[in-house]
Amino acid sequence: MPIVMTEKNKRIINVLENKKSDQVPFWFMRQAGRYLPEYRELRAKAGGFLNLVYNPDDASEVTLQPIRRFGMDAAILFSDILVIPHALGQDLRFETGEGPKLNALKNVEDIQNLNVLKIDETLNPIYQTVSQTRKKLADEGFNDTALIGFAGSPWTVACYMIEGGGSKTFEKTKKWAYSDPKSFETLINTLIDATAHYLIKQIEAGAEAIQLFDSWAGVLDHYNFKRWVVNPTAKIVKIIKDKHPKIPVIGFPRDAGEKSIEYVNETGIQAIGLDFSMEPLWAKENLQTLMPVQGNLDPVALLSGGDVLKRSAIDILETFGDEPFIFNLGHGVIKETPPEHVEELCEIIRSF
Ligand code: 1CP
Repeated sequence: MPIVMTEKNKRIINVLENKKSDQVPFWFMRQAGRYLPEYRELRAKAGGFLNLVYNPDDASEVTLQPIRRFGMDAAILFSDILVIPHALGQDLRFETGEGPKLNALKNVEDIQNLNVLKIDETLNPIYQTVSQTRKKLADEGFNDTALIGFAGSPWTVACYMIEGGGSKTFEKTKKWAYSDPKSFETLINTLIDATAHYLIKQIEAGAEAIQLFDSWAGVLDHYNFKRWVVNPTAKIVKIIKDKHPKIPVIGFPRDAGEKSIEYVNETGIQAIGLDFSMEPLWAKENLQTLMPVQGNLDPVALLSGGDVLKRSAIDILETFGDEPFIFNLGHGVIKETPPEHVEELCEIIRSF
């Protein structure tokens, strides 16, 4: 069957199946976005970030922009982790120059008002983006490029829902989780249901792998990491796998440090994304022996370019390159990054 032939060519999928690759495959978190002039142009025309996200023509276009320029081995759906709170009924705004703003959840009643049953009314355009992107990738000859779908993990999404936006420490959320875990758990359970449903719909629309972003996994102590990061992630992975056993899931528990070992062993994921604070040799010995790893160039090395970029990238390639490995950044591309530096990095990886 032609589809099987195509899958074989997708290096990232091979690596996620724990196979070695002739070349190290790569993609970059936030590879679509504000560092690209073609993105800024489309965003201005669309009149805002959410307009882009909920317009399948525009969102599939943005998803493809970095692929056309740089030819990464994977495209990642252009969307945001905060569409889940939005679809559950929470007010969400993105103001230019500021981060996201939500009307913060304050009590149990606010949690009970979230409605899982209606999320597809908001999320349907995103499923269309996934299927349109698959079609455009094929039409434009990117037959070896995999399409990654994604969502935020319940803990990280809950952080934004309770703080009402970004934060450095997420103390309000932690205080709620630590002092009233029963009611906090009702929010996490709602997010588990919504997220698993959302990801299954992305898979059914054509996503070939999934990444779960747990950007704020690192703010929790050990007990709460297990309860609010590991356990909910395991539940989501199980619900996905029951329906789609072959779809690989990449977990990204940012700043989890040595707790990553427990995360790898207990969540059922197929690969782990490493943030840039993770020491490569430690990760090679303690994590890459268990499953494929992805990462972990400091985005500031990419922003800087030149020798720093070269040295840092080669160091990572030499450490991880002999075993199943996907090159990525340790966090998202910074918006001031010159696109030429991204081109340079692609060359470094390809010629390794
Ligand atoms: O144009 C703009 O002004 C919006 C900037 C922007 C973009 C391009 C936001 C707002 N989100 C996105 C896209 C996005 N977000 C993607 C698209 C695919 C790609 O990687 O190319 C993805 C995967 C995300 C995921 C996301 N959103 C995360 C997890 C990863 C991470 O960065 O840690 C988080 C925490 C968010 C929330 C969010 N959305 C946008 C911003 C600026 C933020 C961070 C807010 C904060 O905490 O300060």
